[in-house]
Amino acid sequence: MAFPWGFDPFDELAVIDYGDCWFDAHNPLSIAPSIVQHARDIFASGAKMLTFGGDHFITYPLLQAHAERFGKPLSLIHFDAHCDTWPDDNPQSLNHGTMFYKAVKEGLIDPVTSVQIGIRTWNDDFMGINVIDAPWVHTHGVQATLDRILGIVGKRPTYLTFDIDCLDPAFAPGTGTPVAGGLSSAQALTLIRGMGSVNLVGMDVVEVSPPFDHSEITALAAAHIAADLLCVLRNQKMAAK
Ligand SMILES: [Mn+2]
Repeated sequence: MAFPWGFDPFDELAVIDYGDCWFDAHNPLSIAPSIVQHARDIFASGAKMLTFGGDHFITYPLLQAHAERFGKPLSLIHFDAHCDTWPDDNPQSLNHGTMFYKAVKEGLIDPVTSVQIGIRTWNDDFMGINVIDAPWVHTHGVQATLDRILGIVGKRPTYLTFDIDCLDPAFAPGTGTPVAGGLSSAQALTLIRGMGSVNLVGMDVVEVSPPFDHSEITALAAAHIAADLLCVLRNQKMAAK
């Protein structure tokens, strides 16, 4: 039984590990199209995706595939220390700091009904996306944060992306660009467990870097976040019956 849910999500959800997305590392420009096609193949089965990174760049082709499947623009719930909306007008760049600049510009996501949580790096331009920065979460608490998130996305089709560096390095040291002052795993799990009313069309957990990890602290936090997302989906499935 999963805590605090009191059920096993796998009793109701048919879940499989679909394995890795193969791509040709010697042909970098083929990577994004490979991810889009991989997602299309999974959607053809009728399944939803919970994807694990790897580099946060993967959210960009995943958003392309989800927008194709569920319609655009999608709303975005984005947990991160970084906004990843730094300008980048090079269509060939593979960059984990510019995906949401491109996603807004290309109409994949609607900034007005999207929200970033845990931000604590400076950017002059958030592309119109709502920002609940880490100090705001710490000052106002998780319930007020959750209320804002749910109010911003409403019932719209929503993609959720969780960059593990949203968590403080104390809770997630194994990542490429850690920033002090982040959320605790307790805060993050409370927020994830409160996502029941969100129309979740797709999810990912990214930027876990095992070579940088210690005692699997980061992997443990990411696994809990992913498991709780499955519990949210299980409850949504039961409510829809
Ligand atoms: Mn980040």
